Amino acid sequence: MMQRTLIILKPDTVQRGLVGEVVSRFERKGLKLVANKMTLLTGDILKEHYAHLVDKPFFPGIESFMKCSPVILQIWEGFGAIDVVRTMCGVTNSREASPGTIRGDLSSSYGSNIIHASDSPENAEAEVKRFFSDEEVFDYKKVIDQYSYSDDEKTH
Ligand code: FUP
Repeated sequence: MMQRTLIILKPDTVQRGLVGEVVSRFERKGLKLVANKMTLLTGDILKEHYAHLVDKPFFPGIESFMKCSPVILQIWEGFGAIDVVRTMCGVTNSREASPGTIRGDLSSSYGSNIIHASDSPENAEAEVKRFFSDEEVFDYKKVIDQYSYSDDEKTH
């Protein structure tokens, strides 16, 4: 199924100059960039985004880290894109993430772990709406699209 997934390139990625490295991986995988912007996250939006972690003792650390520098927000589109991107990211703790994954290759930290990516269709939908207006998300064709998937996949 064609899906859209929301990613946040976290402050460590912007500060360490790794934005291009991560974006390049998604481009080479055949995913399509359909929305892109830089922003400074606020406490309010972080409490909403990390609602499942607000009561944890480490939440203040996450909040101050996520606010310490601008971040890049993007939406990537592709066949099964939500799981494809999560698999490419590796597990949350970068020290345990497999080599070859974004976190496994680029970070040795739990909290400063390069990227956030939506983990389910429900969360992807909510996160796309949280960070982007309809006008900021683009529906467009690329000539290469016909080579990115087999014919039977395109009908799903
Ligand atoms: P993920 O879905 O991979 O982003 O992971 P979570 O939503 O569980 O966690 C969000 C962020 O909180 C992680 F990116 C890192 C941070 N975190 C910690 O620093 N310590 C923890 O024990 C759990 C999460």
